[in-house]
Amino acid sequence: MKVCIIGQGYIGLPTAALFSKNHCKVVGVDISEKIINNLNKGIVHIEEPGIGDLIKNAVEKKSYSASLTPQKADAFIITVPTPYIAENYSCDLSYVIDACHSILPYLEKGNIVIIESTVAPMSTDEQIKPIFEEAGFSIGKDLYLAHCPERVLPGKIMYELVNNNRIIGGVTEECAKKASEVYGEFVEGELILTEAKTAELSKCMENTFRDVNIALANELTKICAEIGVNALDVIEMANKHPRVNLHSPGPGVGGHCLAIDPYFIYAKAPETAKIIKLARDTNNSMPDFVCDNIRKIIKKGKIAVLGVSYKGNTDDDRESPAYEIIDKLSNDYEIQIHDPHVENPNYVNFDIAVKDSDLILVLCDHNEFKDLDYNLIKKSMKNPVIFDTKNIIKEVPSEIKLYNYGNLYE
Ligand code: SAJ
Repeated sequence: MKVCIIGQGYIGLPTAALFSKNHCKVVGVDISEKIINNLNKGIVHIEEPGIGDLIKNAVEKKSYSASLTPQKADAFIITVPTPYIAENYSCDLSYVIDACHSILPYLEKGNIVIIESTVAPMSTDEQIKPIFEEAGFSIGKDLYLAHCPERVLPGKIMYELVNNNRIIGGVTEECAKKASEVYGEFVEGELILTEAKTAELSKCMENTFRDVNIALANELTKICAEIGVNALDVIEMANKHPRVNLHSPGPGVGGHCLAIDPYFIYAKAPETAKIIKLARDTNNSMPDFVCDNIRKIIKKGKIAVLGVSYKGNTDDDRESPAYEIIDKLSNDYEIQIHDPHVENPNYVNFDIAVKDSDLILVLCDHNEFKDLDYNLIKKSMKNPVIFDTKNIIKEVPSEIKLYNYGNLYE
């Protein structure tokens, strides 16, 4: 089978790598010339365990090539971003629509088109299907169209793409069957066939479930800070119950998924989606909560920020709450940023960030931050104070004052 994948980012590239590994011929398409040139040399631009070697091998054995333009294929998979439109919280389908138009000249009867990008409910039937119908195709008869949302966790993408269950939402039953044959090339999890609109809402709801649960943990943290209880202990105790799983509080919710997808549901039913919107607002309020607490701990001075990625051990900083926190603090404090995963000429190494600082602010749970150099911290900081918003630092020497979400009332 030949597969053409539009978008060579965090989902498209790993998907391309797995089709290539499983004896398919793959062309990966992207709008960035730099990315295409590098990929054709076997150089990958995303940080994800396992992807580098697979792409290098695939390029060497010529089962994978990258291109600025699509090519004829049996299956076309679209994995481009779907941002949200801030004014009305709706799903910006423009990249998906452009990608659909870009493949039209290469489509032939019998081809399968799969949308993997997360889209708002009804998008495939109402906005994507007409593009192909207007081009003369009859969906379900001579062209097959499905929405098969990706559901993989960054950091575990190569494993989860193969082993997770996969929702296959066909525009017709025949479309779902044809799309499931495509994933049958490498997916070992269950292939669950359904309608496109059910697949769309299931995907948005999975991320909403997580967002709402994180909001609950963040709200608990605020309550605990107000009434003088250790939030982290409460979570640990409550989670001893066999049917309770309180999530972890943090500095806010980032990434391209949880911070966006719940809005796609909200935009469709704003009068009804009350919990969903409140959860978004609660998670969006966390940067202010972090800043307010810093102002209580120190009035002025230098803050060493550790981590700007949206979560640990990735270079992905999309929608990261760290940037709002940095922005809000930078008027009143001197800020130096250290992130071993994110490249930025303005960021500094750990020693420079910590030197003469009054507070270390941990905003991300990179492994590198779990066991800090406390001797350096004691010697180098002006005041050895740490505020850990991710609860990754478990014990510090007695000379260092550690704040986390368990003791903000102290
Ligand atoms: N976070 C918390 N507390 C928690 C868990 C996460 O504050 O208890 C924060 C993280 O720090 C991060 C954000 O939430 O800022 C999102 O991180 P995440 O690890 O929960 O999720 P993502 O965005 O990396 O991946 C999610 C996954 N969805 C679910 O787990 C339901 C993944 O399976 C999806 O494929 C992905 O979104 C996507 O692409 O939609």
